[in-house]
Amino acid sequence: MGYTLSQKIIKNHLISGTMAAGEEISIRIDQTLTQDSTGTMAYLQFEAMGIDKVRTEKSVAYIDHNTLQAGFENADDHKYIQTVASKHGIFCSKPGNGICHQVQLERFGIPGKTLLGSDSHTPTGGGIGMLAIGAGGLDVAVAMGGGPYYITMPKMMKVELRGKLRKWVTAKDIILDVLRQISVKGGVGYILEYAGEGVKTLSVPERATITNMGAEHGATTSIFPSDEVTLEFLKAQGREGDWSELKADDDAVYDKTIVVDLDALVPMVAKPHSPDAVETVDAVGKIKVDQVFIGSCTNSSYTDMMKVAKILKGKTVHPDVSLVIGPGSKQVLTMLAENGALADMIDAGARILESACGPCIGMGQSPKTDAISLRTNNRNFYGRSGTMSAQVYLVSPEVAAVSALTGVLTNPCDLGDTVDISVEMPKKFKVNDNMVIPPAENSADVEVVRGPNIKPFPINKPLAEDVEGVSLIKVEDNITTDHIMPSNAKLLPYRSNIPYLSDYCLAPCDENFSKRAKENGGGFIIAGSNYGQGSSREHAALVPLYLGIKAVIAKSFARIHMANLINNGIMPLTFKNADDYDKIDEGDTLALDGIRGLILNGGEIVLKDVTKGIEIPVDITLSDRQRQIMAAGGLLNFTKANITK
Ligand code: MIC
Ligand code: SF4
Repeated sequence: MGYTLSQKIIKNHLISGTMAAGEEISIRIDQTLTQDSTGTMAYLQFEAMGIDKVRTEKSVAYIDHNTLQAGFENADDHKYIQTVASKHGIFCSKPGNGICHQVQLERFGIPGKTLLGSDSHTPTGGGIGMLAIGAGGLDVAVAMGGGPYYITMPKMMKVELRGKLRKWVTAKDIILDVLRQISVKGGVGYILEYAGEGVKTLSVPERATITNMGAEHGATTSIFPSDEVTLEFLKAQGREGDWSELKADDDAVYDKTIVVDLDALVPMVAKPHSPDAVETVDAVGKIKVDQVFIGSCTNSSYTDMMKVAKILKGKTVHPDVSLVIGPGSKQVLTMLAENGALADMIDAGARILESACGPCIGMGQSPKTDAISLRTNNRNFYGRSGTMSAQVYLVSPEVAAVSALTGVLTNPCDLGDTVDISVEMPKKFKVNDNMVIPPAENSADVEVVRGPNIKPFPINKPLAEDVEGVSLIKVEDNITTDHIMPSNAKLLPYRSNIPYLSDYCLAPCDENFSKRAKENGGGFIIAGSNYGQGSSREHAALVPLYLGIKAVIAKSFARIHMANLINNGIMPLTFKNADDYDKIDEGDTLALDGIRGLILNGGEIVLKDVTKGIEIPVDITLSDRQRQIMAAGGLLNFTKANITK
């Protein structure tokens, strides 16, 4: 029996375990990336491990999320990251150089290698055949220290691409169709491998749009083969030496197959507030638009931007629309500036942003009250734009640009052949890595600068024999990490300050949650299915830890968040019978007797609802290693005791 593409990469990197789906395996990590909003914590944790130099082939610290500098906080974080990176053998991509995933793809990603990133959209690297996985900061810190990365061996899903996209239909529509088919939970436990005749018709940036947004269906990662198209891309980046061919064996076996007929696709849109609320643009109709944002790590490549420039050239943005464009990297922005496309955008009335995450994570450009905002990014979770009443629709750059001109959601196919949007992939990209600072040769020369915004992070205590507390909140299905630990221009500057952030934990669900947690000295969270979907932010576990949360009892969990809870010693318990969710109310006193022994040795776990006098069977899925981590009170305690200096 042959191997799938990702099974081959896993096999080449396997450290422990057997490659049977559902088993815990550990793999060697070749490259890591961090970004600033998860990076400060990851580097504080790395420092706490006491390792001098990273032990990866390449580690890059990007500064791309917190680039608005409305006070000293972000600039302090930037300085800390640049100095701590320099001291420990890590390259630092300075603010302005671009969004981590775009730059990693352009400059550092290598087919067949493993990449672990403290950002959920790390799978962008799958666009060039990397096994690129998003994780919490602590997992990335351990990987930087040379420690293995542990995952549950995923099942394999083949996405067969048939035919060829028609004009005005894009890679964004492919991934939106996948989300329509499998939902925001459908990828959990899988790697999605793209295959079929349609693959060769897609450029690397198109492939990267698809693997990037794979984060939204919850998969461990998504990947394309590395072929001639990949070679041409790497050649144009001056990196042909990094190329190797990679594909699945003909007799590879998949657990599931889905099909996307590229010829039949039409422009799509994901409606508020979920990336899987997908409909065709025509079905949603010509709704009036207030804001359009074109950018983010999903759709900010050179080719995306050139198409947008061609649509805008010689036209004017509709008077009622604010059009904002953020090219993905310095490379993209420089090329647009040199070939005149930037002038076409500015002339049409676009507001140009620096190459950074920007509006995608609510760092500026929050829309007006009740606004309709069309965005090319990957997430439209409630409140993420910074305006709670805004309605964010996810679309392709083509739909976005055309709608910015008409002022209403517009199917670009209506333009037919009146606009030429053909863009050649450059034979040579503009390569200048002058904003990537190499690490110091002599780390003793580097002083790590810590501003007053850098506060210590919470570390759990070993798990107690018995645990008791109050059910502090009961939330529904698909709660995102943007609910658990919101991010916007007011909060993101405090990513290194857990006590400050703690006041806002779960605020979009209930603004009194944090107060209640503090009054009760911690307790439990009760949740529906897919709890913690979305971002990799470890803050969604660190802040609950700070608030004294002992366990989250849910119908099911999203992968990265569940790992973050375990890493911080918070128990992710699941209801054995999903209906038992209905039996617990907010305010009930809950108890887990003898839980330490049960976690360490296994056995039936019973959650007592002391208030109601009932017993509820619950479960926890842990490997032997995770049992030890949980008992130790988290991965840091566990690693400190185990890692070799
Ligand atoms: C996101 O897109 O949600 C983020 C912001 O990039 C996060 C990371 C973070 O919260 O800092 C992610 O995707 O992991
Ligand atoms: Fe940045 Fe948005 Fe991409 Fe997250 S999804 S890395 S915030 S651009």
